[in-house]
Amino acid sequence: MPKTLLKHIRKKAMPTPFCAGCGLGILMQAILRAIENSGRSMSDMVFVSGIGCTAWIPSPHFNADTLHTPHGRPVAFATGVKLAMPEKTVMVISGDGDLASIGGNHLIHAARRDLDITVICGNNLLYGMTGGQVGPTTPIGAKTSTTPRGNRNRAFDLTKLVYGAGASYAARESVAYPKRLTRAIEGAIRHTGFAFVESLVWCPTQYGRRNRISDPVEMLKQNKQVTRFGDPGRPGGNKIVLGVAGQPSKGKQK
Ligand SMILES: Cc1ncc(C[n+]2csc(CCOP(=O)(O)OP(=O)(O)O)c2C)c(N)n1
Ligand code: SF4
Ligand SMILES: [Mg+2]
Repeated sequence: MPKTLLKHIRKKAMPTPFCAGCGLGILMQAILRAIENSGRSMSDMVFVSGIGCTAWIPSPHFNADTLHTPHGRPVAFATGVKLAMPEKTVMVISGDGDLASIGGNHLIHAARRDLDITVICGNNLLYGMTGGQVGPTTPIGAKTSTTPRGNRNRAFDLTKLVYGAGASYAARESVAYPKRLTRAIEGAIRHTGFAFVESLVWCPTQYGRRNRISDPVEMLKQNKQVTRFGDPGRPGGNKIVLGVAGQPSKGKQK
């Protein structure tokens, strides 16, 4: 973590609980940089997270007002915070299981209402913290602790799901591209309306080792096999589609 960002971190909370090689440290840094780039201070922000590895990013680490809420409920808490304190920039940081599985209804309905909050989803393709169980973002064929012979179900395209539900800003980036990820998060913070950023994050401990992806470097290489939303002539195929799926047409920049 660069010294300029360390002032935002509670010293007592370090080192982070993340496994060696986990991508969540990069996401944490991208969020802090994006907040600085958007001209916000930590006292302008309220962070809300659920339960899971990703949810540990703001609480206990950020030197700011943070709410660590029950699994699946951060968007509901964030809705209350925003209604009570509309002057605050309210940011949810949570995992794919938290936001798209148990919390899926809160997510789509907040998007439908185009509520003015920012939601950052660390998508590591499964339930990381609880032992690597299958989730609604797990790719077909992927091995998890509950699908040892391979997942038989399709995964949500989370960014498209949230955009389809009515969010006026929805983007997917990866920790493999920290600068692009930071810009997408900055855009979400500046956006007025529901802003969703799905950040692909590799989980070497639960996903990598079960799927014979030898190490975090190999996971990084796979995350770089990308194409972009709206990139003509480059269909996704097996590649990961990154970029802003929904342009901020309804909402305004602030
Ligand atoms: C109501 C409730 N159900 C289940 C759990 C157990 N639980 C905690 S975190 C988690 C899944 C975490 O997965 P995700 O949100 O993707 O976060 P990750 O650890 O992968 O970042 C589950 C099932 C819980 N704490 N509370
Ligand atoms: S279990 Fe996975 S997501 Fe959680 S800290 Fe370890 S590597 Fe990261
Ligand atoms: Mg997860």
